[in-house]
Amino acid sequence: MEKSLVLIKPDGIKRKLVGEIIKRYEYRGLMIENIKMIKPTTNMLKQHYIEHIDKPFFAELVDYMSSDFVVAIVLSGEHAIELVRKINGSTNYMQAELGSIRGDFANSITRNLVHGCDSPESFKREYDIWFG
Ligand code: RTP
Ligand code: MG
Repeated sequence: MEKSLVLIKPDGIKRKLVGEIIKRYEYRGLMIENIKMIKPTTNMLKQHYIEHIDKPFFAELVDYMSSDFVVAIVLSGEHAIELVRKINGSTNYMQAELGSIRGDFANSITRNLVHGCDSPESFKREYDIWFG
């Protein structure tokens, strides 16, 4: 059994898509292990997005993510990490497959509704940031 860390970003909450998004993970068999709402600090986001710290979109991303509450979720299940990323869809909403969360609802690269961790190592790192 694997665990994945998901964030529903501020646009997901504002657009009242929290239920719709969580439903999609549950319908694919993933189990909610932990869930909370949190308004992230800039520091938390700098740690969370450390791999992107030198990218041109970093400042905009941190500004946006610190602007309001997010929902942080731990999901568990077989292949949870890969499955969550499939359900989320490609980062760029124009390339995201129809039927994925981003493919069905996103209309911006920055405001793309959800985050999913990309490896067991990033799960551990991100778990400490959001639930530690
Ligand atoms: P995520 O981490 O959000 O689950 O998605 P990902 O792995 O597919 O995306 P990643 O490359 O890790 O990027 C993290 C987040 O940064 C924003 N982004 N903006 N303006 C841009 O070109 C750009 N590229 C990425 C997105 O919010 C993305 O989810
Ligand atoms: Mg990523």
